[in-house]
Amino acid sequence: MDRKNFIKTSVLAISGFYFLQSELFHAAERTDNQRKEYHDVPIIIIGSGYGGAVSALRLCEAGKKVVLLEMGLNWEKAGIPFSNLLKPGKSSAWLKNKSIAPFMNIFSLTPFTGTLDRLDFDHIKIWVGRGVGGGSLVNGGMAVTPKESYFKEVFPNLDAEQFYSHYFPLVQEELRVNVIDEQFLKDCPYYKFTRVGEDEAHKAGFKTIRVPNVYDFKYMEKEFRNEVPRSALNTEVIYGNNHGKNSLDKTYLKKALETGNLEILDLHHVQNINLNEDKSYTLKVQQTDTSGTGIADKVFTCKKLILSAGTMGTLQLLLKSNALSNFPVHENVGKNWGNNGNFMTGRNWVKPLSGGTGAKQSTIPVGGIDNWDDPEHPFFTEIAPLPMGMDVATALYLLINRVDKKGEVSYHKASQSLALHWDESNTVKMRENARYFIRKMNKANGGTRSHFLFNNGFGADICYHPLGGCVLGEATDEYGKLKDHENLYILDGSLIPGTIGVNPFVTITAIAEYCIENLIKKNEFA
Ligand code: FAE
Repeated sequence: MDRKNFIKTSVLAISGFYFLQSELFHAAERTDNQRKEYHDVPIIIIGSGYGGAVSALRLCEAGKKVVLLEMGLNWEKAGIPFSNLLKPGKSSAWLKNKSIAPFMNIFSLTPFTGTLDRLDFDHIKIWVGRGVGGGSLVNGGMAVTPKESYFKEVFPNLDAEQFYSHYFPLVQEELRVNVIDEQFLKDCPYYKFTRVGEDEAHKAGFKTIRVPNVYDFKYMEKEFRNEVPRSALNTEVIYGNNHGKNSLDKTYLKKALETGNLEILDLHHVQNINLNEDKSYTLKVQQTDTSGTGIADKVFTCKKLILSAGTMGTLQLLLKSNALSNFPVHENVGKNWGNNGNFMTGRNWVKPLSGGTGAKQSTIPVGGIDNWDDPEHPFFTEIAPLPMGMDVATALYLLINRVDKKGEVSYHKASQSLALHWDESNTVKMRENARYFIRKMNKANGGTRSHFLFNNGFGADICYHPLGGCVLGEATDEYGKLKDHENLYILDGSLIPGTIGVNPFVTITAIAEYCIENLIKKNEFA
């Protein structure tokens, strides 16, 4: 028997016994006309967002061979352009027949494995990125380092000094964080919404800050001068950017691929994980086409497994595998989940007599209002763009608050889906802060609470930053190894306990750098 056949037989021999009853067994029997493949690899990473990309690069640099499984599409390889906000197309939604932006979903779609997905729960909707690059494909690129005092409060056991002197500067460099030129901001008609937003905030007595971004602002200046194709100035962002944005496929993942040690398999959806007797893992994986139809069932075994499927993806895999095949999960898995205090709101009738917030808007936010140190109403808010192709005299804000009451995630076996224990009681203080903010802004500047965008002016159910559920040091050890496991590591947003006070990807990346560096040092992947 050659090695491949031996592995294949062993996989079946070890696992058959675990999951005679499982989906995998039935799928293998059922799908005679589909290809079936068996692979044995040393290290698998699930998910190509921030945590997955950092892990891939550092392991590959250390000479390790890594296979990365990503359920979304490799857009660069596919050569399909991203769509913009005004003309949603293939990239605009994950297998939906209607667009799924936070508002104005009037566009019909043919289901396609697009970049943006929305997970709907009873009291909250969570948007996530899909594709090689994960959330970096769809996000606004705001690269914000958390306040040191809050970082210390959230992670009392981490050495903050080491993070602020080493890990945060490191990820800012790797992610190519830069800042808009003040003169360009002052002159560019596409940033009227920011100038108006900052002006109004000052009149209302708030402090504003400049927000760094991974979008290349030198590129944007060229866009404005019509020297290069437009992207941020052509309403591209949450369905992907064709130019300008330094998403992970251009940074960490590109470097990792250049080592020759990384293989990325896109459109590979991990369905279930099993723990084998020898403490290795067996993954049931479905390869799909771009319509979401399964084209091959695959079984992967690996000695070392890194889960970087994003907060909701990682929780789904762990809790589902636990429910379906008794996969061991520690009691802290699912606990300490939060929406990072996300609370959307807006104002209508903003400067209606002087061109409002501008008909032309860049999609890349560069301004923020920092009210974090106010003991009664601590919040940070992004002055967000609303590029609708015409002036709607509307200001949009994504508030980030503390999360006083955390939620919990579990798995509902009957409906075979995640259950999120989160309702209006979790967002009471966030709503109070939003009300205070809008009232103060309107009093100083005029305008009304935005009934045009949200029910009653408040979008309490909009979440871009799900965090927690596999919290560092609670569900995992100090470097992300899942408790009760010897070869499974969690490296993504689920390590952060529900809140970080600012947009989270800089922190997710820095924590991943910290964990993987120490895991490699400890010879975990030897
Ligand atoms: P993430 O980037 O979500 O990557 C997880 C990957 O795993 C995805 O590619 C999934 O397709 C893949 N995956 C999941 N399940 C499976 C499975 N079963 N099999 C195979 N693959 C799987 O994880 N944050 C900021 O800091 N600044 C911003 O300006 C900002 N704007 C945002 C705007 C939008 C519209 C959205 C949705 C998010 C925004 N975020 C922003 C949040 C940020 O993108 C998010 O926190 C990170 O992407 C999370 O990183 P992770 O590594 O946890």
